[in-house]
Amino acid sequence: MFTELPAEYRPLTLDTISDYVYSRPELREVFHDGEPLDAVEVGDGNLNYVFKVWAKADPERTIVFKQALPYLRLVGEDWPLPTDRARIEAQALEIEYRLCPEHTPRLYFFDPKMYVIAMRNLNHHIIMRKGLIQGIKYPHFARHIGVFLARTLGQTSDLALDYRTKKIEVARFINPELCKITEDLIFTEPYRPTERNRFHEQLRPQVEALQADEALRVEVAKMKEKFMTHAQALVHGDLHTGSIMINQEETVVIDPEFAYYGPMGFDIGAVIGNLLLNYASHEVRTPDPAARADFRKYLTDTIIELWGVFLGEFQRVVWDQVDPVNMPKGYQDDYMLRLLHDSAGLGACKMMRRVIGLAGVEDIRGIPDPDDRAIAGSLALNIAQVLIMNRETFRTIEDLVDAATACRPTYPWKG
Ligand code: SR1
Ligand code: MG
Repeated sequence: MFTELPAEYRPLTLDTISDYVYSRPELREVFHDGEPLDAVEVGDGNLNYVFKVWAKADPERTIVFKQALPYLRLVGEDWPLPTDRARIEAQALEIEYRLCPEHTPRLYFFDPKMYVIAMRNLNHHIIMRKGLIQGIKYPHFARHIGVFLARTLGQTSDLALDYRTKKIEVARFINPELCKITEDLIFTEPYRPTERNRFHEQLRPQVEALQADEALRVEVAKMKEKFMTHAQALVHGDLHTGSIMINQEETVVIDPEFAYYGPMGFDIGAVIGNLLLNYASHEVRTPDPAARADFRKYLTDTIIELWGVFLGEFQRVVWDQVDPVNMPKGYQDDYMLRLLHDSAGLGACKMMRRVIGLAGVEDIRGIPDPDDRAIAGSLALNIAQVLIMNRETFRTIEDLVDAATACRPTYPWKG
């Protein structure tokens, strides 16, 4: 179905990884030839195997290896997937590193025979989703991600690239199979009964009402069309809080294997939507009302701040560089307002799929008690529905946040 694997391709294992490391000249600056290494397989995502390798003599000398297998890890060999996604990820990382090295892992190499990429091991960071579930605040995140979004989106768009480079880049990042996953799992399956949906049984009435809501399906169809046709910028394509490694000082965006030329709002909305999924989860994860309000205020302040930083950085790296005759202030303002609307609508779709569809998020699906889980899921669905249906009324990010924070769970049902 996809391009044949090179004859040299072998899935890496804990038994073979040391020899693989010794065979790579790019790693001589990190590991001495033949020195004893330790390794562990850590992939907890849906798609790949990931190995962390470090020198026994000095665990700070460490590298991460990510290998694309010819199928989806979550499902197995029954769901084939092109290994070319590793090439896409490596090339996207190169661009993101050039535009925003502060928030992108350094790439050591991409091996086109083994479909392996070798990167900086972020061993002093945690996956942001896990931190937010524990109620940890990251005071610099809004600024970091606002800058990352403005540079990687603005500077890969037609607003910044010359006419030829843009088209060549669109072609280089054609990523049909991974886009198809998104089209199916985010924009199609949650809105109809399918075997792959995995929502909690308690939420069935809410999910069935949502699936029966034609006005909602009209708006989702518009978002799907935007995802499939609007080649606006090189988007990360899967920028949820599981794709962000973080600590109190640093924010690093990983895993751009879903990268393609798509709508900027898909990345911005992914960040906002995932912060709101976490917001919904604290309805039950943080029972103390004062602590809950405090953490939620951190989350909504973060959304407001990241949008403000995004606007400021976008002004600096894009609008201040364009010809104001062809792109007058009124056009620029309208462009940014349309981005806000796209972010609300696309982010809402990303929220709904995490409650209804195949691939959930730990924030909500990790809540042990089924009734509590349904309360959080119900709130997430209500927020998402309000965001997508009302998006074109939003004039500011505060309007979006106000709409989200006015929502309540509708589970348990009141008859
Ligand atoms: C079947 S793959 C499910 C999801 O995992 C990835 O992280 C993407 O979000 C994809 O939709
Ligand atoms: Mg991923």
